[in-house]
Amino acid sequence: MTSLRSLTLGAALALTACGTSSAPESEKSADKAPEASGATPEEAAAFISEVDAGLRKHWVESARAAWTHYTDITDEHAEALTKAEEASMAYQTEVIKESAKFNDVEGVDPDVARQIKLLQVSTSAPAPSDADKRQQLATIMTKMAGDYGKGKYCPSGDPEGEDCMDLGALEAVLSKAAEGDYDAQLEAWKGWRTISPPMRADYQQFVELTNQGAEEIGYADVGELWRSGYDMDPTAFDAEVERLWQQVKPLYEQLHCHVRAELNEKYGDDKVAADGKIPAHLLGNMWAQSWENLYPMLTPYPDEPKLDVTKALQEKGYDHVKMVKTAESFFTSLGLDNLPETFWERSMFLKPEDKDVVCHASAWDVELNDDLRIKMCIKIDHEDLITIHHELGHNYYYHYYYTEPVLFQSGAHDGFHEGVGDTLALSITPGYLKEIGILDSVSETEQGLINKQMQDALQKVAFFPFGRMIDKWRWGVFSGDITPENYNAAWWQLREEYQGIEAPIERTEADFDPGAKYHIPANTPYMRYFLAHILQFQFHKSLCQASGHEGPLHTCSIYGSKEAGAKLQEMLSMGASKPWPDALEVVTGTRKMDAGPMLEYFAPLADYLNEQNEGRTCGW
Ligand code: X8Z
Ligand code: ZN
Repeated sequence: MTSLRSLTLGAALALTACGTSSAPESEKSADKAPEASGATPEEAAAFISEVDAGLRKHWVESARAAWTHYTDITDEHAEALTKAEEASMAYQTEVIKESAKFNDVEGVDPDVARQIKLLQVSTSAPAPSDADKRQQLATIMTKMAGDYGKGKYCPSGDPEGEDCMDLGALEAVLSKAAEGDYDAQLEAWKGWRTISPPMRADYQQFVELTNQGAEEIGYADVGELWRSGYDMDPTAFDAEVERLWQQVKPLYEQLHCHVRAELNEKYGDDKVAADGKIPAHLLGNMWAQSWENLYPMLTPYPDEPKLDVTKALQEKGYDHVKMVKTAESFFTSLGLDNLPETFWERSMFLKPEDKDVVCHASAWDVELNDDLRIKMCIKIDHEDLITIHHELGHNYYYHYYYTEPVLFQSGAHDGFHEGVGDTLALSITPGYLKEIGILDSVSETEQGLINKQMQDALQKVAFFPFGRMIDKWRWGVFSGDITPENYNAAWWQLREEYQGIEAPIERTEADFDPGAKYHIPANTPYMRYFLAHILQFQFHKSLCQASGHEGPLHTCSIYGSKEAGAKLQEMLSMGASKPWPDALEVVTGTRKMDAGPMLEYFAPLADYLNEQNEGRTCGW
């Protein structure tokens, strides 16, 4: 989760994180103010100060209930969470509506004016003011998130059967993709998608109810509300995302082309066509959003020393605490503070044996007072080492802005929040891993670097079209362009168009494959991750410059650089208090998002891919 606000539950906001939502200079939002409301700047300031206190109270109560429920899913906890959410949503809808009367008041203090704008985009699930409908909405949202968390595939059909597998067990099957067991992967892929058809009706109702809520606060639909959180007109934001996607698309197509050719060779024409879409279950990940697990079969130069961080972590006896301590040490090496003692006491690092929990990783500040926590089911592997850095990035943002007004306690925009930990993780170079004793030997050769680039690209470059399509789907659903009769077909159309992958078996409208991805039932907006994947390379490049790095970007690690840390800290402390271009400028000196640094980082791999793809027909 992220800020609750965007995270899961509707109204609550800023306390958990898989992201936060943010700030608009947008002209949109609740600007249905009556002409000349007669309100004064003093009234605006008094209003926002009351709202600050009101939101804190509601968000903390929601976050406490959410933490309790998602670390122990029970009917009783669900009920408590639904109640807290209902109250929070009621309050939020009311104050958002009320805030409209200050939209056109002249002479309002700029910080107050900004908080009013932020308030108007502060929910990702706006509730209708009708009490029954609001209750229905809160109930559905808790239910969908809990259903996902409890989801299991039971081949025998008996939900209590010995054979039941949770997401972790099914992902473990897919993570062995490089071994090439087509049928085992298909079974795991299909199996997880049995959890989501029951969510379909709930999701449809969720869309209707939140759209009503969005209209009440002045938006055409929920998608427009989400797109209004970026300090620009929502239509301009749409164009901005498309511009960035066009920048990264050619590199993705090269990667796709090479991966498809290798899979074609491994599985044969009848399973993976040489010129078609790739079956979605063969990419080593439940959603085909990251392909890193294929690295063992795609290693460009297999004779170089192995880049097997998972094996090294396991052989060196890393446990969950040591993994988290390692990530914390990266942040402190930059001169940032230690995590508070309470972090270690209150976090959930492991999946409990005897309880249902939401394992999807998240970072929290439950009490909004530096009460930092993460909630994860940590595995000892490379993927989770990176995810821990990701989560601590959220925590460090919380840490450096928790003294701000609550509406400023967000990322500059939500992509910033998602990009902080990832930025540090880009500095987990082979050299760094050797320095801290995880790897014993690393290759410093050109060939070794290409190996590392391939591993990175399978994570990062493969992600872009996925990050692009998820909310393309949701925006279509919220606007009505995608209707319930078309939910699944439209999903696969976008998967095919953007990712060049396809369902391995027939899908119909009896399926609800979007529901098998956490962020749909949890209602976490997803464009943030696409943006974060762009921004993290911009941050990385600028922090590398600050650290005095010389040489190509892909060889840089900012580990230990106090200069880089100081810049980062300055940006974190700003929270959402200023429009995001200001925050971007603090670190990078530019005010525009740009995929240039990402392309610069991957330049050596792009050459390698172009060579490999010579004579192949790319595209799908
Ligand atoms: O959801 C997350 C984080 C929590 S905010 C673990 N991520 C996205 C995902 O898993 O789909 C990080 C990368 C993309
Ligand atoms: Zn996150």
